[in-house]
Amino acid sequence: MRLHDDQLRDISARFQAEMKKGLSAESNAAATLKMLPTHVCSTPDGSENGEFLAVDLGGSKFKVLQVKVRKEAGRVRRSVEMQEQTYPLPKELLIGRGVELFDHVSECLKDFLLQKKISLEKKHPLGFTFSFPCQQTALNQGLLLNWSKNYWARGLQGKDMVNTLRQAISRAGGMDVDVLALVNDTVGTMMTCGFDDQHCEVGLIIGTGTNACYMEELRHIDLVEGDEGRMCVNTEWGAFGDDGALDDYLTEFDRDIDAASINPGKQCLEKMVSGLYLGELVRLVVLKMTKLGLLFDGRVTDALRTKGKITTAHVAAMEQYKDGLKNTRDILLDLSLNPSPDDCIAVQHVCTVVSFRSSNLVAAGLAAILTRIRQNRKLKTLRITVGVDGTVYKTHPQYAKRLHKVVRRLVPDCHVRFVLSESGSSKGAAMVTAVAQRVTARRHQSLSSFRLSRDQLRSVKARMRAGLEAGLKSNSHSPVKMLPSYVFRTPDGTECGKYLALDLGGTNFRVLLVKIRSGLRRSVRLYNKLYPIPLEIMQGTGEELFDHIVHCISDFLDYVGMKKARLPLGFTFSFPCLWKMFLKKRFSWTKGFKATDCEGNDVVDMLREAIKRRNEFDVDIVAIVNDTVGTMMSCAYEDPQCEIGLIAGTGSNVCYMEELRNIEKNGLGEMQRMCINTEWGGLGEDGCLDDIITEYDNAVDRESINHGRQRFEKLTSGLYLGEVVRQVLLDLTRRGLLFKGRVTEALKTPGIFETKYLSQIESDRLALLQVRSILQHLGLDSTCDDSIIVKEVCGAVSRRAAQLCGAGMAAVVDKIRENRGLDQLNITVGVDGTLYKLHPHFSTVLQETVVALAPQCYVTYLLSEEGSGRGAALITAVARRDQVEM
Ligand code: 0WK
Ligand code: 0WK
Ligand code: BGC
Ligand code: BGC
Repeated sequence: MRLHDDQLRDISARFQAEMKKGLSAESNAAATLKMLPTHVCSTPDGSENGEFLAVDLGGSKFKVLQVKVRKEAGRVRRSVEMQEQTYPLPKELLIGRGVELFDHVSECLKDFLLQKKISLEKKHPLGFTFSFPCQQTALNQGLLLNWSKNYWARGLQGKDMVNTLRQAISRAGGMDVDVLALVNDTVGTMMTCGFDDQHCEVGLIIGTGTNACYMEELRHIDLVEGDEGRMCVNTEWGAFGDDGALDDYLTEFDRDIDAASINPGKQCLEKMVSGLYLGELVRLVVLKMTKLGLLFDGRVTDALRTKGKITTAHVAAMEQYKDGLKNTRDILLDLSLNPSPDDCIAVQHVCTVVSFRSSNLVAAGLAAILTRIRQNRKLKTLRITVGVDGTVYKTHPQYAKRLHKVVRRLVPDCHVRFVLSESGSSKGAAMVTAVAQRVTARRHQSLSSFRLSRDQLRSVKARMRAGLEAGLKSNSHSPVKMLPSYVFRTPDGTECGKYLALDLGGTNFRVLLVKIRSGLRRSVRLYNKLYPIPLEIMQGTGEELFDHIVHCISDFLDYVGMKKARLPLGFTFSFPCLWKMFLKKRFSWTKGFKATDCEGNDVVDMLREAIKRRNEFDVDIVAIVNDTVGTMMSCAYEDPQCEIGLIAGTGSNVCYMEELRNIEKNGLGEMQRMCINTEWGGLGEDGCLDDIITEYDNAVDRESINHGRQRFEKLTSGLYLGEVVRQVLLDLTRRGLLFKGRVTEALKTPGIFETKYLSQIESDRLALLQVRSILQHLGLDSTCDDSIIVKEVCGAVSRRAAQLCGAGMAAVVDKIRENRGLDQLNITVGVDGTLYKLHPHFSTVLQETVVALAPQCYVTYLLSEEGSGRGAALITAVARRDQVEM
């Protein structure tokens, strides 16, 4: 057990090699030193401030604390006030069911609040010191890798300890606690000491267990993105030697300890060093010597044979400078031994050997860490402070002195100051929580404007309703245009024939051939082809656009071999069109379209002229329909109850069957209902949404090709959500809360953050690593925290969009219900659009919002499988038949 300096240097070198292994992504899995990223990127910088709760679990004492960090007026230094309570931790809880352990923790937390008369109503930020190895991707998350020391609670390995505590707190109820940070006790200790000493960049625990952390260069931590600055790494050095690296130093006593432990083969160094084992090591050595007749005349007692009978506290007592020998005698007598003075000296010596080896091994590990820091920083000499805590270091008489001495001998080029953490790791945990809180607060501040309350949503519903009502009035200037579609009923199955359909305005332009069969074996068969619409065509001249459309039709008619057939055509034209019956239509552009010299013109004329210009084929243009109407008709073919069409895609819009009596601008008395294309995207153009529109939305509107228009659409549809997210990320980055404050060209590039990325980033299946690879793909270097923030921003923006669409839909269904004087309305909505179809949460949030805001309406949502092309063909079939009959 005696280790001289060469051996310690050898151990230190092995230790350094293992640190490298743990830091590299390739070899981390095999490394015994897990080098866990802690997401603590700086020691206290003086800005920490506030009141925090702290829970300290994993050391010899389980504590609940309140930490108040205050900057008193006129005083340079901040003051820290703490009150704490130690709570018992029954042994059976340490090896019982994990949830029971955490229920005990949350019950104690509640008791602490009551005892200390801390308000139960107020929201309390909490820092959780959890002294076990956790894989963290952020401050407020940590998967338990394995238990150690005398803990072995079931059902928690691999689980997120922050969530586990949050769930236990909500089970306990009656308190509002926000777990903002999880820190290892070494990290808490470093931060506690760092509060007073800026040079403190190493945290060391020599207590029940043992471990160390230190500030490593970010560029060396493969498991974390980013290469500038530093991050605290929790080495989890207790596991050093688990791969046999210390076998040549292990004694038979160490092997016995390991074999009898609850985690054999694990925590090799810890079992040679820490308080849970030192006493036992001494007992095993003394037992062996007694059996060999070297002590107590070879008389072994049951007590001496009993595990745990000599504790580390005993070892510390026996090594006391003044009373050591007397203590030794008393302790041996307690073990029913009859020690001679020599026996006492010998046993005391055993204690010294065992504890000396412990401090030497710690010195070797520490020397490895200090050397690495000095080399990282290319310094000849390193001045650094080590923050220390733990009963062995604190209570064992000579332990600290020996350790300091050996460290200084092993690393003479490091000027090391050891600072004892007087107030435990929770002060440090509070510092980390303060940083987490500040980051969260600043972030939430930006995102709070996206969080809409139930009342706000109710008010949006009312404003949409008012817009619908106003739009139905003749000569109305309502931004909700309420355009008559001249579709008076949904399909009845008698439709039949072959139709050509065009579908323009969504993500893709499609040309379709639709064959409708009526009667018993009624069916609709589609043949279609997608054609891209290049941006320069979308925003070129009207003539170029319609020539491009006709070029695609020509290509398609070749493809289906029907160039000669003068097919009736239905045109899904997904833009606001004011029309007189089915054909005469003036329109305006929305979304990404801005072709010139055609807004206000007649779509049919423009298409006819382009066909004439090409002079290759002819069609009979019968109907122009909006994609919402096409979608409603297409779904109504399956479900006659479908009387609403919703598009949540590139754009956003709804149509529904309105009572003709309510439509002032129709002039067609005898029909009962007509489908109205609401063009709800325009809501807010009159400023009626300004109280919920954020600065980010205004930025998107300013940069859009139709500034001031389609305000509701710009809050809810796919073309814009990505841009809203980009604006928020830009702002957070400019405020230093993201991407290390680096505003890259990528981030400044409009349209870079396509909405499809929102859907990908928000899908629960995606691990943060993949979020980062999406950001990487966009040329945005990110850290874990960054990815979490990006995911949060995406969530806030898409959730608001879905809620607003839900509020709009609630207005529509409630209007239909009241139109029909019903207490209860059962109705189906035909839906299409990539946002609704592909976003992981959009449809659910929309539906939940409708249920909450229109409880008397039972709404079924039917996804339109075939797109609106089928709907357009059905409308064409109806229109054609009505023309014939007219
Ligand atoms: C006191 C710290 C606690 C840490 C403990 C370690 O507040 O977080 O776990 O020291 O020492 P032990 O109590 O295990 O001897
Ligand atoms: C598919 C429909 C089309 C509509 C589109 C909307 O066939 O008429 O415009 O959905 O969704 P988007 O492609 O804009 O996401
Ligand atoms: C744990 C560490 C902890 C150390 C000191 C070890 O058993 O694995 O996470 O820092 O004990 O408490
Ligand atoms: C258009 C609507 C269309 C919607 C969905 C909006 O920009 O104004 O006519 O229904 O997008 O495509």
